[in-house]
Amino acid sequence: MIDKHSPLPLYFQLEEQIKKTIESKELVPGDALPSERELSENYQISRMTVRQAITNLVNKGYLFREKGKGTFVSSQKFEQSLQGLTSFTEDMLARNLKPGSKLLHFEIYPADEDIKESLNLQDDELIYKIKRLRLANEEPIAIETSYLPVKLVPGVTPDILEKSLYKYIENNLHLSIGHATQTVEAAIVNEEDSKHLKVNKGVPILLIQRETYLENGTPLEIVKSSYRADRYKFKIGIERK
Ligand code: 16G
Repeated sequence: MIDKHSPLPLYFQLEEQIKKTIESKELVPGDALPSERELSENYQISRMTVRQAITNLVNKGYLFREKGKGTFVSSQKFEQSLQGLTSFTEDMLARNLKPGSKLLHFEIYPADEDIKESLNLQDDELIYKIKRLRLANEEPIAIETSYLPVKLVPGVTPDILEKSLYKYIENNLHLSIGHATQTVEAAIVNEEDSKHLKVNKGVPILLIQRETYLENGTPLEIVKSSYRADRYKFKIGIERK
């Protein structure tokens, strides 16, 4: 209920009410929100206040607007821990989702300067450039571009890449993946990726760059991934020592 005598702003109270109906699954992803007029009549508050609450929930990712159609409940974001060096396949299976991969680009060529330096390669060493669309229950989630040395990871085929690369590295090549460094930053999706990810042009994405090493310290891969910011959020545990 909305309490007009509460010191909490009315738009904030309405936001909380709408969030509760989403959390209790009274409204589920894809459901339409009642119209501004209905909400303003039901809660006896002005349409301007209703609009403010809805705009805030759109900005926070709980709702999305479709021109001429109305406002709808968004899918909940996947929450991904930044601790633990896991693969996309493992991340999806841990959530009981079906992992998927669509190979967009696969190439073997001599490493250029910056990649050569990051992967600690000698002159003319060959690398794979792999671009994959990653899916969860057939829904596009991320685009990953990876670079790996062919000598270290021989025999990679499109077939392997439609499944799990890490599984192949560990189970077939018997290499031990040790640690990685990773950065996360905000970016804007480019036109090509927006089509694959099925998002509008120019929306924000989370750009993740990972450098992974084997247990013995040998550089294994450089990966640049664009995750849908409307579907993904990252979580990290922190400690005050
Ligand atoms: C994750 C990794 C990526 C790795 C891939 C292997 C991030 C940002 N990236 O997506 O570095 O190559 O998993 O996945 O987490 P796969 O074993 O399912 O092919």
